[in-house]
Amino acid sequence: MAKIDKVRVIVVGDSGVGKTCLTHLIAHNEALTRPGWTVGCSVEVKLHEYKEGTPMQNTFFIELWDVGGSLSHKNTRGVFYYPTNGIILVHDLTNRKSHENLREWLAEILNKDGKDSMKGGDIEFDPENFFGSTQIPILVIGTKLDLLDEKQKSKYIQKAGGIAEQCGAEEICLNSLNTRSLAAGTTDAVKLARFFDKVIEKKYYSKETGALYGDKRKIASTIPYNSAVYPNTFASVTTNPNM
Ligand SMILES: Nc1nc2c(ncn2[C@@H]2O[C@H](COP(=O)(O)OP(=O)(O)O)[C@@H](O)[C@H]2O)c(=O)[nH]1
Ligand SMILES: [Mg+2]
Repeated sequence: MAKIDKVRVIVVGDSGVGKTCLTHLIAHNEALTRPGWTVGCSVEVKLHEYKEGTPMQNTFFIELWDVGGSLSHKNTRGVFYYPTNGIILVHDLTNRKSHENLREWLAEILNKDGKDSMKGGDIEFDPENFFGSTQIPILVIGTKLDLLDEKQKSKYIQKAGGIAEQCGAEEICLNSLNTRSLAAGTTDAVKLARFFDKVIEKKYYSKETGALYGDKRKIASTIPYNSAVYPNTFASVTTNPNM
């Protein structure tokens, strides 16, 4: 059997925002009604079809590293961050603080990844330096959408300037306890698949030619990257003048 290459996606956010439920939903397509307390870190694995339905289709493992969010683990969880191929930032839509804290989570990961994007321990948030130097694909997920009323939902959606916008990332708002939230064909499932494609592309494919690095399977290496099919494969970094 051909070897299946893998990427590591780090899932972070405050304790209780729903990371364990979310990773379970992504990996198994089913809701986890009673998540246990995550001690240290737990890893779920998902098979993903890269660029499904195109001639470049290829199978990869996505490792979802659900990192325990409690403060007592702060000094030890850096070991989980290397290598980081992609980051899912999770916040609870009913808890604004959990959204604000995503910057700190991101800073923690990027720092531990060996990139010197923070100075003197302060969280100096210059999006261009911060994201431009690392270029790790990021996805922002807001959970517990079911607990918001219509007014709160539209208020959240209209509010600009969140962390997703600052790092040019896609954002998904969902109810992780509902199996249909990421059902095939939905907008959110497409966003998620596109994010995984981006993570894989960054690690395994040449930006110029679309060829697979270290290709043992001789798949895709002769097919040029088609930006018309996947126009959003490389997220651009946007800067926010209001920061
Ligand atoms: N209503 C609702 N509850 C959720 C959702 N996601 C997670 N929860 C609940 O939030 C609590 C914390 O979830 P958990 O996945 O353990 O959070 P973690 O600490 O980030 O891993 C649990 O009681 C979940 O049932 C959601 O989308 N909607
Ligand atoms: Mg957990």
